[in-house]
Amino acid sequence: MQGTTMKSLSLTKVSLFVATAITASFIVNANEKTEADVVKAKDATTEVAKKSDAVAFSSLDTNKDGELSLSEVKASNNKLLARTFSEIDSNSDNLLTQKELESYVASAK
Ligand SMILES: [Ca+2]
Ligand SMILES: [Ca+2]
Repeated sequence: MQGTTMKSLSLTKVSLFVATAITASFIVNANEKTEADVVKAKDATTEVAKKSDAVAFSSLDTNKDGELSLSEVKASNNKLLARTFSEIDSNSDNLLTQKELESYVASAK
């Protein structure tokens, strides 16, 4: 159970990065519902996050070089991602790869 919770928490973080708007709508909905519905909403958010992850990454990657530069992140208006950019950029090359994003999310517990 603990593991499941942690997994869904870190996946929620993925969704914060890549699907802020979608996640926000689920959280708003969740607040108006019962606890069982909240769990369902979280599962749905996780599903959306999984599906939107690759899509969102490539949609932020405007020059399609497979990495996100700070200007690409800023252009996306994803403030959370912009703020955590240097934390996610583990090799400090000022570019975020999908792998860096994934390992940041995996380590953020
Ligand atoms: Ca790029
Ligand atoms: Ca990097």
